[in-house]
Amino acid sequence: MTFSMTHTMRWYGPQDPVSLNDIRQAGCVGVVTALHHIPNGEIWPVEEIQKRKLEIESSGMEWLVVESVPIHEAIKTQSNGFEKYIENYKQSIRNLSECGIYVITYNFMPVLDWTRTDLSYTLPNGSKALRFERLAFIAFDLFILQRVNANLDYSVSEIEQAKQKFEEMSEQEQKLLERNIIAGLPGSEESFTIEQFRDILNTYQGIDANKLRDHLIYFLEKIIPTAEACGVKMVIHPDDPPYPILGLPRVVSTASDLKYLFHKVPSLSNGLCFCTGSFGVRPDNYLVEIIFQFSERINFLHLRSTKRNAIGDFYEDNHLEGDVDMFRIVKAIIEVMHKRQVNIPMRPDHGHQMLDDLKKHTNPGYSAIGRLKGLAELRGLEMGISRSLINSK
Ligand code: DNO
Repeated sequence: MTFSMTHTMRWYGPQDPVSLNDIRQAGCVGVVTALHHIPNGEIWPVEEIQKRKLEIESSGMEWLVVESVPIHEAIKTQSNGFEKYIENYKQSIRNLSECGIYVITYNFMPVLDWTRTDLSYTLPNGSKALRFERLAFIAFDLFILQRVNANLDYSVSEIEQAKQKFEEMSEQEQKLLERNIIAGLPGSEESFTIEQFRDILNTYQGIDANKLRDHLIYFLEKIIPTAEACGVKMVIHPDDPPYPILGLPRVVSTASDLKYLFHKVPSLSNGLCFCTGSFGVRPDNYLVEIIFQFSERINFLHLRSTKRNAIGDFYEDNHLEGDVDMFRIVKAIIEVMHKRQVNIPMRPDHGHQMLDDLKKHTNPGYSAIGRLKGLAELRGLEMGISRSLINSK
């Protein structure tokens, strides 16, 4: 018996410029999606889940993974109404399982989901990638957001350079930088004005990493028994980028963060969405080791690569290039799938905006052709490794 990754793509629902049929033609058997129209914190009703599921099935694919059922901010800060939001979350888990959907992705990043400073970084071949430029980010923090005490987080020389960078930017570029960071990237479900953003950052006063971690464990202790009873695997997505930003704590960035979570809540329903692009930004994250260390818990895969430099910038590279050693990763995943006797759903995470898509309006990172290319390369890599492993036995 051979096992292989189940190939999927993210679909943002009926509004997505990339259709279900496009995804099917790219070679996917399933999609990963969410009920984006339901406000954070509310219960996902069975009828709504069922409706979306049928829509997907009528295109010849399955709804294999939910990405994401977002965690209401009140749960992260344990403020007003958080117990109610946890109860709602449990009900959404039950409702999803009733509809036959058993893998749920979420993250526990305060305020912001994934963060980039540049959504159209032009590569030498003319295609466009997503990028995080440290100095631009510092410029946002110090001179746009003007966060109190932000200067304590950076070196004197970084502050100097960020100031220069900011002064060289046009007003339009400054506005764009602000929007890229706080107006919400696809899937993040939240969008802020600068004033709202300042207010929400304040709700984290007094919440350090230990406290946030306690809140995450509290949440897991409440929801995981429900997930387990329903046969659902909750899979946490790592922080992106995988370190604290804007004075906010982050607690899902490294192997030791994961070890703690799984030690505190050992049920196998407490699982991981293994995202190579997020973990891969830190040179001290050894991705292949993470796969083997948490092999029992990986129930969803995001495969992409980033290329970082010494000063903390990174951009999203071709799926088989950059700092992520995709060959070793896919090989490790194949070994894990055989050991566990399961197929694990994967999606090519993000892709470059390229070819015809350069002329279209696309969701940053989620254009059709770049992801199709990533998927095609990853499928080829997987097949080559699988066949050579079988033939060498
Ligand atoms: C970005 C995505 C994230 C991810 C969430 C999971 O492209 O990987 O938005 O969906 O962090 O909750």
